[in-house]
Amino acid sequence: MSIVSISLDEESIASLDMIAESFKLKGRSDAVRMSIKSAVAELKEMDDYDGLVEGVLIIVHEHHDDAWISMIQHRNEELIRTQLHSHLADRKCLELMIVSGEGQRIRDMLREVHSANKASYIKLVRN
Ligand code: NI
Repeated sequence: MSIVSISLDEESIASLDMIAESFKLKGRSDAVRMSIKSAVAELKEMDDYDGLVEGVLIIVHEHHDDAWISMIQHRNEELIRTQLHSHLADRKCLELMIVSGEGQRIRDMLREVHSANKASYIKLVRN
């Protein structure tokens, strides 16, 4: 096993400790390993998008005054049948989108959402 050095902000460290505690892991290294496995599983799921993909895309973020999600939605308007923006507690925003389109296009849009690194929750519930 290799030892690597990474930079994390306070919120990420708190999240890592929460993951370790909630899943009764031995420490932060196990929490990082588990998080990587989870991300890899998500990537594999995205690789399975083939043909027509339909579903509900759920995104939670804290960037109400930032047009990032709106720009992604406009760039991908042909994939979004309908959308809803709603406000949650703690100034969080919930985006719900009914999406329908070719798997690769849906995957590209999801990658765009992930790479913006502004959402605290991203989930596509498929048909
Ligand atoms: Ni909002």
